[in-house]
Amino acid sequence: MARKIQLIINESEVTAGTRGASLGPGAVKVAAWKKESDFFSQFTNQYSIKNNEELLNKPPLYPFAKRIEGLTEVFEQLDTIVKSTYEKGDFPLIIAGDHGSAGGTIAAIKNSHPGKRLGVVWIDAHGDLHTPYTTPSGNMHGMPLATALATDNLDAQINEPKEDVKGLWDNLKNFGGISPKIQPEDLVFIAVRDTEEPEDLLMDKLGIRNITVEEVRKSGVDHVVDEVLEKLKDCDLIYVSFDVDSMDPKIVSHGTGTPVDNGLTPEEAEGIMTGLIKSDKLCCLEFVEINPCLDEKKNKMAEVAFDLLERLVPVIKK
Ligand SMILES: [Mn+2]
Repeated sequence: MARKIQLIINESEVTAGTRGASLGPGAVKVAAWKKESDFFSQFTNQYSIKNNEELLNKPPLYPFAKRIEGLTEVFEQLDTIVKSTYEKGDFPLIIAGDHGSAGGTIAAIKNSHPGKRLGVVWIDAHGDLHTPYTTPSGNMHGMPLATALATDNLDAQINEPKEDVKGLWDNLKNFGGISPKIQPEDLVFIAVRDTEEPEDLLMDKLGIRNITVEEVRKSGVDHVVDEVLEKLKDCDLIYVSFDVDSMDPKIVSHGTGTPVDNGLTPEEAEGIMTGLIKSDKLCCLEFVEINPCLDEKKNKMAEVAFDLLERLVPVIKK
């Protein structure tokens, strides 16, 4: 079935730990321009979400859920945009700033398809499973999957968030009235290799499958794709969230908020995503966390991300 793509550029970085990810989508367009590519001309009607500068210019109000009020707005905007994309029968391709917004992407997909079972493939160096009760930093780009799973992870609680934060957090977990949005058995990690104790505890408790970089290398990309699709065989829809920090910073660059050594090669990432895109169940692909301000190789991370997009988009359209 041929897919028609709706490009969504989400410049929000309200939940990042370091600023600069809002410039990621623009850096990818710079990479396209450098190659004299007409890639972006195929998307005639781009949807956009602006970064909330006003909020970022003030210190955060809530130490255990920094700028959660801004994230709530991003959830609302994504809900409207993603819903209207599906209403047109189009496929949302998202290039976003920090990963916190992906909880909003999952919410929007689920709220658009309330009767469908949604699977999530999270290609990332991190588990992104923190909650305001367990976070050491308060940075909400480490919490998107906890909003989707609607967990507080109180078994690993280290913080005492105030009542107003609890209310805002509960709103995110229940966003749109469906909670949780996904089941733990319908979530697969790929390349996760930097987690903290509360996340490890939750991964163990929920039995979340993490396909490590070593496993990808040992068993091969095709085998990984087969395993993921087999694990998600009872899901109706599959969303793929690609955090560029899943890739190896020594091979690519450190142009991302929280780089971690020993990641995937761009070729491995491409192979995995190509295989997943070929499934009819794929309903959304998202790229996040490109940060050109942190890139020691000028704009290398965005250039690698662009090369991937350039090769993956024709597969999506098929
Ligand atoms: Mn992430």
